[in-house]
Amino acid sequence: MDYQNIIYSVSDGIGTITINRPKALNALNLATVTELKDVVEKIAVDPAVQVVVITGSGEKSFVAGADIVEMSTKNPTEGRAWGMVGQNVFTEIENLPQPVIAAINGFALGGGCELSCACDIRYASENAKFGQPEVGLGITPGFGGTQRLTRVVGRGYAKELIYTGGMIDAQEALRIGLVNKVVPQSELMDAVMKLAKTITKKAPVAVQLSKAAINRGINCDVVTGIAYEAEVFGLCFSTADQKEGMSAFVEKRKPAFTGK
Ligand code: CO8
Repeated sequence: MDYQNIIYSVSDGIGTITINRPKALNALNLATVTELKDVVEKIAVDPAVQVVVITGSGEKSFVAGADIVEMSTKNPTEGRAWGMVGQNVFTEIENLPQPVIAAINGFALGGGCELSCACDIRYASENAKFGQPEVGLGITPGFGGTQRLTRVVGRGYAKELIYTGGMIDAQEALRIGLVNKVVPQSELMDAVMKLAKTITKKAPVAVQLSKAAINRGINCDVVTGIAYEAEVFGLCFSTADQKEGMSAFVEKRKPAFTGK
């Protein structure tokens, strides 16, 4: 598939997806979400990609939500279908085996905030703004916002953001745990790439199984989650990278992981 609304590149094990509709502040229309789905499904089976970064084109916006113009004429059936299209892609992002980092370079509103919440880790630039403005448009969040935002920041902050439709700045997002780090915009991609590179140096299977265990645990009781952790922990001992990691420690050298 040729991409018109996203840019995708891979370098040193890091796959970077840039949502690229700057004239519409990178709003998500059907064409963009379709391309996003295509690239995410390719990444899911690409062993060359160890970490994924998602960002927005330009200096103003990460993603300013679903495309309101495109959405404005939908009937209830079409609205539900559109919600499910977005939900499915964001769930695919959340379930990617590789860790996904959101580099939030500006507005992360509605579907943009929801996209960031489907990522594993969020770094923001100082100019970033977050919000779920949907109730001001007469709709609820529809790409997972009522569920994932609540799990990220807790129900009190999620409900305040969703009921008021208000925006918060990057420092407030940091305070409530919506983002892990805030940096000047000119330093955002360097900070994100440094984080991504650190992850690529670790044993890939162990990183991916850690992600699977955390994600599984969020959606189940602790007894089930702990049992799953024991399974993935045991599985690690079948990998060459476990042998390499522990031998390297004993031999006082850096490990050379192969992802096997
Ligand atoms: N959709 C379509 N176009 C958009 C969007 C959007 N979400 N956001 C911005 N644009 C366009 C503007 O229309 C404008 O286009 P043009 O130049 O042709 O007039 C261009 O981007 C630049 O925007 P502004 O001139 O408005 O820029 P400002 O700096 O003045 O304002 C804001 C920036 C505050 C971000 C403002 O653009 C804004 O409020 N945008 C809308 C934000 C919003 O409400 N997002 C939530 C959308 S709803 C949603 O995401 C729900 C997701 C789940 C859907 C489930 C369906 C069932």
